[in-house]
Amino acid sequence: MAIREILTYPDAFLKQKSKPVEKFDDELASLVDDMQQTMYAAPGIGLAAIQVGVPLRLLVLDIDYEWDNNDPAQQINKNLQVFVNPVITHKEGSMVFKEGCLSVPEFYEEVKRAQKIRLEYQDVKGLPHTLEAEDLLAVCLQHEIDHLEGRLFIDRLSFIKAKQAKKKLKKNLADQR
Ligand code: QAP
Ligand code: CO
Repeated sequence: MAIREILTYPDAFLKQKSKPVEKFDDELASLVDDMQQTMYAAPGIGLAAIQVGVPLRLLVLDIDYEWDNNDPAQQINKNLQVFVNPVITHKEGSMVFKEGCLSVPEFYEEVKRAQKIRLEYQDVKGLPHTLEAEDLLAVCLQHEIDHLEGRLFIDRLSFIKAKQAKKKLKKNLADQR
């Protein structure tokens, strides 16, 4: 079990398209284990494999855990969901949500996405499932599935907002040095 390094914008690796998972073996199980540990430690609510440098169609999320106020690194009532090779088969409605991303630190902006989706995916053992998701779960899945296509949420902003975002992010980076 290990916490992996999260790649951040403008790392070009994040722009590549991830490949389908074909082997449901121990290596996959241990990648999933590292990903969930990395996500909870961040802390975040969703993480795609490409964000830890592995270009596979795989993501983990947990949208409703609680924090232990005495220890922010400790989560209670965890409800981890693992999605392998997810495909959105239906989208409905629309909603706006202020999103963030572990690969785009300290930047949050409103993004419009479908409010309800239907999804086909496999679990970590390779068994097929379908899921209907709405609101935050639907938003989070669409955000993470975008990562599998090499797309970040800042790529979905209006031209002017995307420009402001990239300027701010580059300034944050420069300030770190
Ligand atoms: C994706 O994002 C998401 O900037 C998951 O400094 C987010 O977990 C989907 C995070 C919102 C839908 C709505 C971001 C942590 C976590 C930061 C995350 C930061 C620390 C982002
Ligand atoms: Co993200």
